[in-house]
Amino acid sequence: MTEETHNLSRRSLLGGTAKTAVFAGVAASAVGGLMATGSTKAAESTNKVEVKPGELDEYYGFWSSGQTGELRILGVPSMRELIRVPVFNRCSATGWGATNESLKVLTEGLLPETKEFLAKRGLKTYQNGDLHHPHMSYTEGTYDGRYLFMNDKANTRIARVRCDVMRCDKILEIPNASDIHGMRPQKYPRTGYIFANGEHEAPLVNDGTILDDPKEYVNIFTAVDGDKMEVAWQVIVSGNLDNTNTDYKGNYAFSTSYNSEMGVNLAEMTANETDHVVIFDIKAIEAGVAAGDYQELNGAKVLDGRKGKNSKYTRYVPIPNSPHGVNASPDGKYIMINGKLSPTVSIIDVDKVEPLFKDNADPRSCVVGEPELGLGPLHTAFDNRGHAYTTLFLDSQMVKWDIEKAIRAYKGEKVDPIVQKIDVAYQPGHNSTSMGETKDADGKWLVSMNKFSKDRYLNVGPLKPENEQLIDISGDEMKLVHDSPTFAEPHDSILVRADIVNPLAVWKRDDPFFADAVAQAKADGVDLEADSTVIRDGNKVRVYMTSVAPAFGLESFEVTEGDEVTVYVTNLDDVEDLTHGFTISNYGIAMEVAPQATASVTFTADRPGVHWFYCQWFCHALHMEMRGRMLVKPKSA
Ligand code: K7E
Ligand code: CUA
Repeated sequence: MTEETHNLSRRSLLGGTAKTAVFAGVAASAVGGLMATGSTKAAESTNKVEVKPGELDEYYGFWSSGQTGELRILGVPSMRELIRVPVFNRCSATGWGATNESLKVLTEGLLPETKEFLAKRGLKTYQNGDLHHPHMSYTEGTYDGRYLFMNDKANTRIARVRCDVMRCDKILEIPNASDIHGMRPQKYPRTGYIFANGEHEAPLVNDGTILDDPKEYVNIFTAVDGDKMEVAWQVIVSGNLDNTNTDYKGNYAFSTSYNSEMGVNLAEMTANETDHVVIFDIKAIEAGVAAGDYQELNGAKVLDGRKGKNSKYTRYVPIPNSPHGVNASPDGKYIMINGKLSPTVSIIDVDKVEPLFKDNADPRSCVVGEPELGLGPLHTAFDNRGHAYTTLFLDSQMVKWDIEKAIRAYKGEKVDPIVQKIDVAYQPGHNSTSMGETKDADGKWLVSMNKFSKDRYLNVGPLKPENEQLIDISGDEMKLVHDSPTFAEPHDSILVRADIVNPLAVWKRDDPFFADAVAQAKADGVDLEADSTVIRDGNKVRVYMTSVAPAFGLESFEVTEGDEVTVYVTNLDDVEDLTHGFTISNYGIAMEVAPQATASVTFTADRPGVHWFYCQWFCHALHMEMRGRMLVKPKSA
């Protein structure tokens, strides 16, 4: 296909219909399939696709789960789901949200007014979350295997997962902002900051004083200190914020705004042909904080980066209608802004950003390319050979394109940057390539995370799984090699080389995760690794027991109706994979205790009678016998 016909067909498709197509949702169908690469001899794939039984994967895939609220770990290229790490959700298996250890993580970072609000509803923490963006910590532009960070759009939080034990250790509710969506760690020199976009507009002090007065609404960009998990600073912006990303030098962050209009309904939000990307000058903001150029609000230092104020901290680059994803090329040169309602991706040259701040250069002067790729570009991923891969939501396609050619075409040269398009099934959102969000992008695998599976699997009723497709990109042509269904609703993922991630096989006894339990035992004169005993402290009862397959350290314990009971279980097995559980029947209590861990749960013994506690993790031939009785004596008796 020549460049002219290609552009023509795109234009005629777009001629005023882009918006119609978007509003018609997924009715817009895929156009075109595989496009000729032009070359006669294509380099063949070098990837080994099949992972045989017993073989290990080359990559860890860290997957979001959207409204399920957990983090998922997959093996790539097998696409086998390895485990689920509960984060913002409640988990029946592990007791996340019920154990004291998890409740500490889930509650300590909440704002005081949130705690009060939840307490009125009889809750200690939120029960749901909407986790979109999992990203690993960086050192000098590549993954360092320390932490994973992720956002909660539903309840305005950021969480951190420790990669040594794959457990969430911090959750921070972000003050002042509303509904954290885009989130990325600082890539250089290290993480460092976690940048987080508040997506939805709200009054800066959102206490009911201002209600239906949208001109008083603002949006907030937040930098969290990823080591301390505290807010470092915030910037008020004009327009809303969607996705964000950072450069590879630690200088700038870039956030898209699809609602520069600050509209509150669909017509208002999509009124303008042009929205923008906000560029944040990190060093200028740090200098502003040091100079005291901020207001303090809910404990956060809030700077003003709004548009009309000629802020030192921000620049607003006009971008065609409603941009969405922001992606940094692994060579550190470019930031791709994905057009969504515009069929284009805008290429920002990172080296051309400084003049925007220093010389007040025309904001558009940093845009060095704007290829028309197809309908509904949402996110872009990269290989290590100068190619970008963009998801086309409306076209239901993945488009592979040549970055340098797109830049040359923008300068007027007659070159077509599009290398190949393949159909995906169906309507892709995010995509990700192996190591593609780091300077070590290796150009082997591409995952297309599709929002609809439709006919690809056995019909399971009106609610269907999403569909994720694995594409081999090691050769000259993209090759679709695998489909896999996933439950609601992975947005984003990262593919991390397996040698970077080295979790422990069993817990270390001095792990901070259960340090409170260790301290309480010490205060009670109990040796967690040897003793099984009951300590009475008024109406507080602390039950300590060991667990060694197939027995708990206590065959029974007795409490009185109304007692506040805390049960501490320490798993003394140090055999890899020998996890025990602790469930009390008809008390709604269950928790997991992995090898060498201590877990604890607190409840009121307000149901008299005999209640068996049992191990719910099949651990031994005598697992069924791994149980004991909790005897709850009626108060009057
Ligand atoms: Cu495109 Cu929340 Cu990253 Cu979904 S966002 S697709
Ligand atoms: Cu211990 Cu089953």
